[in-house]
Amino acid sequence: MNYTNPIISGFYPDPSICRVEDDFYMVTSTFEYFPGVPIFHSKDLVNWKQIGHCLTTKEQLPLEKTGSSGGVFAPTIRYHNGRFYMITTNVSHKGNFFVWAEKPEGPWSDPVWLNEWPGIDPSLFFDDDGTVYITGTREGVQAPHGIYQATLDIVTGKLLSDRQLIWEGTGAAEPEGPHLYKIDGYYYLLISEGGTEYGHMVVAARSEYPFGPFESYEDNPILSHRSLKSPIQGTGHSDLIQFTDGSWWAVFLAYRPIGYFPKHHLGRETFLAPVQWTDDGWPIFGDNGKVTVEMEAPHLDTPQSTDWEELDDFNKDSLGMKWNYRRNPIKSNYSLTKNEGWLSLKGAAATLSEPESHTFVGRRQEHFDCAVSTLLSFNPDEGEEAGLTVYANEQYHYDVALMKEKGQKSVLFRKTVGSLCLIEKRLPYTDEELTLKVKADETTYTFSVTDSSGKTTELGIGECGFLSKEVAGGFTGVYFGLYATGNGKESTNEASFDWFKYSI
Ligand code: 6LW
Repeated sequence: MNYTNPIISGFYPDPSICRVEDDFYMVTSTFEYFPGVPIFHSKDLVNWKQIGHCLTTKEQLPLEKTGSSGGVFAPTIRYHNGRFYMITTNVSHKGNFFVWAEKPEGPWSDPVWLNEWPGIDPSLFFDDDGTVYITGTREGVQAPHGIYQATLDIVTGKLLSDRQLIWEGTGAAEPEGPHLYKIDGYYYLLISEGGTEYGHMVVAARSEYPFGPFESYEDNPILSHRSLKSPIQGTGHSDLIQFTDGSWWAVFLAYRPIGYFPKHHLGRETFLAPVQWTDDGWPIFGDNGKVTVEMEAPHLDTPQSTDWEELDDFNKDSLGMKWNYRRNPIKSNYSLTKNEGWLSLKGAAATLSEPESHTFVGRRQEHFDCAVSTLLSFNPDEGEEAGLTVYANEQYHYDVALMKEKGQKSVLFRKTVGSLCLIEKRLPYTDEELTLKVKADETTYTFSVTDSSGKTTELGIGECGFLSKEVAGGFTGVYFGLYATGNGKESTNEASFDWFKYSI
């Protein structure tokens, strides 16, 4: 049966995967978003369900004043002796650490900080003799190029050997995202090179010994779409897995740029490819290192489903797992009980354009063509604002909001593109409640508002390209967020959202 890539759409980069009998678990990176490192479960590598997050407390995930695309970089998940381990880097607070859990849905432990291990993209390998290897990138940009490794005490996090440079890579930029595997008596080292850009690739090396010397595969890369005319670009940062039928597969990141001058605004997504082995035992992803949107999975007996929950009516006592905050949330600014059945937000002093714990809760845009809407009830005081934002980062976002300024209550449509910030439309309003709506297609967001008489007014459009990685920069993707701000002072009035609809 065929499946469609990406297997997880939207901003879900740097995937890592592990297997426990016939269950598969996968994690991705989350940067400044909270909670961090979502964990997914699957039985067939194609249909994935989120079952939790690995980092749900401030102790596990300190993100104060974390810049956009700071925070949590690439994670690795592994299972050993009844425990799951998730190791990653908080580049804004104390660096590398791991957490562990007996159950994948959690609770996950407090962090074991790895103070002796610098660099990013840490990975773990549990050898048959019980030795634990930690593998990762160089420290900063001064250290010699390449992949480093040591043995680790998995209880204390202490290094049990020196940190050694084990492979320089094939000479391309940014050797990173390493994983060590033991397959058919060889230690395989798969890494990414080229950086998470259009030149991204996966390359392989192997050795009879865990610390090498590593022999580079003569026909590297084993995956790359560099200078390839394909809707899929930037393929790299992978993790290998053997399915229950013995076949091999790889999850990896890639993105889907749009337009003649291509730009990708959904962020880096999670893809899946079959892995073949050459006669002399080297892994090849897809069709000779190339992958396609439609691919075949002989073992697949359940059609690929995107069980889509369209309406979120905020009638539960907690928000669904898809909802994320930017940085550590000020808990008192969010309530699902103050106004029963509504999500109430209280504006912090910080605006959406300030790298603070602004009052924002959002979810990823997971489809090019979709529409989101929400019913907002808000009676602001002077300077208070609340609404719906299409958000890349502090410098790149489009907002439709209700606000009171100079005693006048109005609906506004604001565009922030770099240092440009323009309120393109401002409409006076008197209604208590208004429905805010954004319709998205591959290139454009269309913003509108519907009043309680049902009259809809289009407010304007925003180009998707300005929220893309190519323009806005960063490692994340677009979020649809509900927000409130006091524009420099804490709000006194709550903004209440009755429901949020995400239609595809
Ligand atoms: C990730 C690293 C990378 O840790 O980007 O470009 C970092 N490659 O592998 C963030 O995704």
